Amino acid sequence: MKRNVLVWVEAAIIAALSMALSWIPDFAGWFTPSWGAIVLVIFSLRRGLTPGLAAGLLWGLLHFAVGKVSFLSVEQVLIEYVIAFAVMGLAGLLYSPFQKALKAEKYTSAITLACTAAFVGVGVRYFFHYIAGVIFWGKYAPEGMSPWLYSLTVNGTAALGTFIVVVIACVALIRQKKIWIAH
Ligand code: 218
Repeated sequence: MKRNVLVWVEAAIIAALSMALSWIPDFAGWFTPSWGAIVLVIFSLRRGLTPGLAAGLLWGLLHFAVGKVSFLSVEQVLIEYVIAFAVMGLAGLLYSPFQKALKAEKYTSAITLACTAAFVGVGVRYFFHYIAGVIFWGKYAPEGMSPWLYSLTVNGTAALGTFIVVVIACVALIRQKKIWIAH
């Protein structure tokens, strides 16, 4: 397969796999970690920024195809299912130093860079959910709780849980070079 085509086929498979992982039982409502972020961050470090952004965007759009969109308004849906999912690909900003570290078998540096990538991708995504939470979901806050604190509690917990599962997966898989280095 032409290299370019291969990258896009991989992006589509990654988006589908990330989507599939959202059927892992949701044990804590909006607090539940986003398992698909594991696959998306790894892919962004394997293929770089543009493929990462594209796979994230596609994952977001797949929510419409499978009917897993929580709709409050058009603006909310654009922020939470188009922008928030696409920006997870920003993890790919760390692609070059990560690839260099891994190819040199500098595993400590590679893990540090992967954690930074996870922090960027997951952090920027949940920043958008946080903003959407304040503007659109504030009305669901418990009596007497401000929308700011409500959104920070919900999205901060989900972001932290997601970051932790991505980091655990990266550490567990770091020596599996075939996952990280494309040919
Ligand atoms: C306070 C609050 N509650 C719910 C949402 C909606 N939200 C949160 C996280 C992730 C996603 C995308 C689908 O998994 C959504 C829609 C929010 N932003 N804030």
